[in-house]
Amino acid sequence: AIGERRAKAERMFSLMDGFLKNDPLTLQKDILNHVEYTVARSRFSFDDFEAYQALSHSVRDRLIERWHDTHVYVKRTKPKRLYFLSLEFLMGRSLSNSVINLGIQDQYAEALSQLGFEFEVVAEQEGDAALGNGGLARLSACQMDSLATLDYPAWGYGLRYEYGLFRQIIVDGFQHEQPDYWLNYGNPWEIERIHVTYEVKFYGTVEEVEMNGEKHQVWVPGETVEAVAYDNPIPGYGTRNTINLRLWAAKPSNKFDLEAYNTGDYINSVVNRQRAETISNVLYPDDRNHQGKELRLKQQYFFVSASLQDIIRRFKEAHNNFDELPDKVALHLNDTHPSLSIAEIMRILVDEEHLVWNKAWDIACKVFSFTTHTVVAEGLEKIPVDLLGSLLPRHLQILYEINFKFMEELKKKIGLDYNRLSRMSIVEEGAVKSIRMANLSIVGSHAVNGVSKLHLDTLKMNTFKDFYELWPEKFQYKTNGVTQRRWIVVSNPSLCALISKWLGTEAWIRNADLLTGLRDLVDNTDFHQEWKMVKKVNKMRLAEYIETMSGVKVSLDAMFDVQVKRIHEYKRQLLNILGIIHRYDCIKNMDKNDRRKVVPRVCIIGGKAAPGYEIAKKIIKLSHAVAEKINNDTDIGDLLKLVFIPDYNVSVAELVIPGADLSQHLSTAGHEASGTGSMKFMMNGCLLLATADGSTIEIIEEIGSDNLFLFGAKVQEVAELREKGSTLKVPLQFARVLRMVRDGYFGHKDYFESLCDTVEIGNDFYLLGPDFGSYLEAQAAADKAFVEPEKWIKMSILSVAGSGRFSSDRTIQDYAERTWKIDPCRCPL
Ligand code: 8GP
Repeated sequence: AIGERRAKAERMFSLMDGFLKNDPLTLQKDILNHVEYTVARSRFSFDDFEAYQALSHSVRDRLIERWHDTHVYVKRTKPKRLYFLSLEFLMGRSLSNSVINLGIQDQYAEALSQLGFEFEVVAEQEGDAALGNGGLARLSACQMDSLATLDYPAWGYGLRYEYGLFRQIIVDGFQHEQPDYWLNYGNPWEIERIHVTYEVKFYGTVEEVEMNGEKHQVWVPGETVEAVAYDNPIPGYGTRNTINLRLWAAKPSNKFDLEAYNTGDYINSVVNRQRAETISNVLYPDDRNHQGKELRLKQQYFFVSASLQDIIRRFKEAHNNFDELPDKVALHLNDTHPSLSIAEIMRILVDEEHLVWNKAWDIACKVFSFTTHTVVAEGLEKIPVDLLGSLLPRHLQILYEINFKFMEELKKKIGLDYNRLSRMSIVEEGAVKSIRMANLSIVGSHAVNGVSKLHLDTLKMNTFKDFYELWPEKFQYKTNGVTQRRWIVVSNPSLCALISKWLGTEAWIRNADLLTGLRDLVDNTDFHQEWKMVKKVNKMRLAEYIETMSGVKVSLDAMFDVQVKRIHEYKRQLLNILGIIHRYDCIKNMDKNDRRKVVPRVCIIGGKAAPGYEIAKKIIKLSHAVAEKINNDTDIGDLLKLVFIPDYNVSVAELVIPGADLSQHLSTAGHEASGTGSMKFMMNGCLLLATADGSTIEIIEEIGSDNLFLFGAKVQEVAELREKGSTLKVPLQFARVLRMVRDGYFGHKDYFESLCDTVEIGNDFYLLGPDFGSYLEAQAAADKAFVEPEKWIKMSILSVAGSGRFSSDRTIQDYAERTWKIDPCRCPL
C-alpha cells in the first residue's frame, strides 16, 4: 500500500508545473485565464472591475501555494501554536498588501500595464473588509500581518459577518447608516471550506447521569447550528510563511426537524432553519456599549465553540495527552468577547474528555492569555445570568463552579473581606445578576495585558486593583503597534521609496528599528527637499479626494490638520470643533495686516458614530454646520476650511494619513487605552497634537516632547479637576464659542442645545473647558512651527525615525516571547 501511495504521489508531482511563476508574461497569461475561466468574461473585453477580479484570483493562487506549504511545514514540525481569538478584524483591502508582501508588485504592475490597465486603478476597485469597529479590530489586523511576517505558527479565528461595519452616509450633515453587504461582489480572498464544519449547540437542559458510579452532567441541547469555515490566507513579508485567518459562518444544520417535515409544515420548517444564518449576519456597531443582547451572546458562543472544536481536533491529531496542551497551544483572548472559551474548554475537558476538574482548570489557566482594550470599569462586558442560563445552561453551571472555587481560594488568602470578595466575584449580584466577563478572563488566564504603560497603571490602580494585588505577576503591558507594511509601504509608496533610498536598504520593512537611521539625515538639506516633495504629492492626492467628496477646493500651502477616528465624547472631537470656531472668530475680528500672519489651515474631521449614540451624532452634525458657515464665507477664503470626510474606513485612512501635516489626539487623559492612529500618522511624518494619554506618553519618550505639541491636564490632575465641579474656571474664549453655538450662529439652535449642555461648567465630565486654554496654546505652537519649514521638516523626520518602537512587529515579538512562549517556524523556500 505504501508503494502504491508513493507511486501515486510521484505521478501527481510529475503532473505539476512546479510553483507558479511570477514573470510578467506568465502573470499576463494567468490574468487572462482568470478573466476567461473564473470571471467568465471574454479576454478580449473586460473592464477595471473584472480585471480586479481576475488579478486577485491570480494573486490568490500564489497565496494558496505558500499557505499550503506553511501549513504542511508547521504540521510536520509540531511547534507550539498560537490561536488568536477575536470577534473583530478590520482588514481593509487585500490586493496591494498581498502583492507587496509576496514581493511581486512590480511584476503585476508591468503585466497589467501590458494588458492596458493600471495597477492603482484596478486596486481601487476593491471594497474594504470591515469586520470590526475601530481600534481593537484594526489592531488585530496589524497583528496578523506581524505574526505572518515574523514566521510565528499562528492562526487567527473570527466571524465572517455578512454585514460588516455600516457605511456612513451624510444627508444634510446628519449621519445615516447603510448596511455594508460586502460579499455582494464576491470575495476572492477567502476559501470556503465546505468540509470544515462543526455543530454548535444552544439552549436545552442539563441532565445528571451516572457513569461508573460517578455523577456526570450532560448537556442536552435544544438547537443545533452549523459553523462553516472560510479561510483567509495572510502572507508575511519577506518570508514564504502565509498564515490563516479562519472566519466562521453560520449555516442551518443538516439535522432537520423530522417532525416538522412530517406534519407537513414544510415551508415553515425551512424558514426556521434559515434563521440559523442570522447568527453570523451582522457585526455589532457599538465600540463600547455592551447591551446584553441574546444575539450577541449567540455570536460569541458560536464563535468560541466552532474555534475550540477546530483547535482541539487539530491538537488531538498530533497528541494524545491533554497534559501537553499548554506546551502546544496558546489561546489569546482579544478582549473579553471570546472569554466564554474558558467555560467551553472546561466543558470539553471535563464533560467530553472526562478529565477531573482541577486538572482541567490547571490546563485552562496555562493556555489562556488575555488583553483588555478598555480603560473604565463601566466599559466592561457583563452578561445577564438569565440570558446565559437559557442559552447555555451547562456553561452557567461551569461558571458558577469556577467562581465558587475561586471564591474559596480567595477567602483563604484575604479572609472574609466581603466587599472585596464581592468586587472580585465573577458573578455580580444586583438588580440584574450578571457574569463579569473581565473577571472571568483574569481568573482563567495566566497573563493579563494592558495596551500601553499608562493603561496598565490605570488597570493596576483602579479597574483591576483587587486582582493586581492578588496576582501582581499576571499583569503586564504590551504597547500597541501598527504594521509599517500597510501604513508606509502600501499607503505611502513615495515615502517608502525615499526611506529605502536614503537608508540604502529595504530592511526596515521587516525591522522598523532601522528607521532610527533617519536621525542621521535630520540636517541634510537634499534629504529635506525630497521629504518635502513626498508630503506635497500626498497632499495633492488628498486634496483631489476632498474636492471629489465635498466639492471644497483646498490650498496645498495650508496646513492639513486631521482628526480621524470613531466619534466619542472622550475623544473630544467637540474640542477640535470649538477650537475651529475660535479660530474662525479670531480671523473675522482681525484687520488686513493681522490676517496676513494667519497660517492657513484645512481642518479635516472623519469618523463614525455608533448608531444609537445621540451626542456623537450631534458632533457630526455640528461639524457640518460649522463647515458650511466657514467654507462659504468669502471673507475667510483659504485661511480656514473645514471638511468632514464621510465613511472613514481603512482605505480612506490610507489616503488621508500620508497627506496630513498635523493630526489630533485629544482624549481626556486616562481615557484612551493606547490609541494607534497616532502611530500611523507618526510613521507618515505627520506631527501630533495630543494629550498625555495612552501610548502618547511612550511616543514622547521616543521622540522627545519637542517634536510634538502636547497639551491638557495630566492623568493625575483629572480627578481633582472633576471634583472642583461647578467651581472650575474655564477660559473666556471657551464660554464665547459655546455661546455662539447656543445662540444659533451655525443654525440648529435647539438641536445643539443638549450637546452644549454636556460641556457646560459643572457638567463637563471630559474637561473640555479646563483644557481649552492649553489646547489653543498648543495650536498656536503648531502654527508657529509650520511657518518655519526647516524646523517642521526636522520634527517630521524625527517622528518617523522614532516610530520603529510602534511597529506591531515589536508588540508581537514581545507577546510571543513573554506571554505565548512560541518560537518562529519558518517555512523553507
Ligand atoms: C480600543 C481602545 O479604545 C484604543 O485606545 C486602543 O488603541 C485600541 O482598542 C487597541 O488596543 N478599544 C476598542 O476598540 C474597543 O474596546 N472596542 C470594542 C468594541 C470592540
